[in-house]
Amino acid sequence: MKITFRWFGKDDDSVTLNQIKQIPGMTGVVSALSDIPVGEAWPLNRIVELKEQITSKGLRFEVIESVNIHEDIKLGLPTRDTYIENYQRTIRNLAKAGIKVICYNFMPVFDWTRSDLAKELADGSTVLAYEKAKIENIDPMILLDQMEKSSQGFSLPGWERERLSTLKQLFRMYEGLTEDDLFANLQYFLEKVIPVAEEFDVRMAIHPDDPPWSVFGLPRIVKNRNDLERIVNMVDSPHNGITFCTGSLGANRVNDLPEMIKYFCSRDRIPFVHIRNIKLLDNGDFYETAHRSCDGSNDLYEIVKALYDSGFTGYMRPDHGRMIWNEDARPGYGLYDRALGVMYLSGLWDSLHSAGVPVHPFHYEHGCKK
Ligand code: CS2
Ligand code: MN
Repeated sequence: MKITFRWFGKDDDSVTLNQIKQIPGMTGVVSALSDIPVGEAWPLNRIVELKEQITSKGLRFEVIESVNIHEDIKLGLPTRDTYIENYQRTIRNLAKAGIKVICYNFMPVFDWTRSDLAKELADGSTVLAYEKAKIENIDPMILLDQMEKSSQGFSLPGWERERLSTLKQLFRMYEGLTEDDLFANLQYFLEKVIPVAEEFDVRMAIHPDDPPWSVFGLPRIVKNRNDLERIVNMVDSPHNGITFCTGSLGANRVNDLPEMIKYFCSRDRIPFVHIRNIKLLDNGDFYETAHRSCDGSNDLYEIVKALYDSGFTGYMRPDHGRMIWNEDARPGYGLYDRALGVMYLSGLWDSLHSAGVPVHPFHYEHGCKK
């Protein structure tokens, strides 16, 4: 297991590379060129520039999160071919700069969805939360109309005022698009990009839908074991892989995470793992928690054990953390709680290692080589 940390870049992250470097066991950062409009090819010189910032601090840069997919590809429009060619170019350029894994998602219109970005827990920390009723009562078209008429904001990511007209248009374009259509559009994309990923030895790793069910009436196809199985079989190659995100998949109790890890690792399809915990409530709501097994509903011990037993040598990053100790950072992405998460996760890994058989090599690179 190679421990990594997500970093949004020097202008967009309150956390610095020097701080990340001080987290024990840290090997590298996961980042992206988020200023490049979705659909355009990433220029090699920009990738190399970012890489140099990172490697000059003694950290590796081998995982991208994310190269986002243009909506025309998800919608299956004729214009998709140009965007797919740009994506292929991006893969080639990333490979030239030493990137090994590209995380992406295939969620229409929005990335992750929450109803609250700062729910307060009993200890005074704040976390991202999802209240089903709040989201399910929203009719997106009515909400968009209301937003256009009033100056009142709706402060969720993806619903920014400047995006309103695009959102309306997108919702209209997705009308009638079924899950099967979306699967077919993903397959079309994978059939074009996986051969390039193979040739340049970069692993594509699809991130599950978060939460793993349909929101705002939009189709979603990366929700559970069956979906993932269907996706990895679309192009049967280790370069067509998964970003196994325990917080996203864990929001649906039917997902048996340790079993899924063992199965997809046995097929060499998990190059990248996101680990976090969430607390599921009986009514389907959930909120994010500290990483420990006892803090949430995901058994992180069993999850780490499944990775350990599978001989996992891929990249892992702690996913969202709580906001603690008065930190002022991007919701979910503060330094402190994610660093605590790293320590818990590497503690679990170390104890499995010390307990013995089978012995897998450490992939810690700072001070822990045996
Ligand atoms: C999120 C996503 O749960 C997560 O990891 O922070 O934004 C995620 O990075 C993207 O969906 C991956 O494409
Ligand atoms: Mn994730």
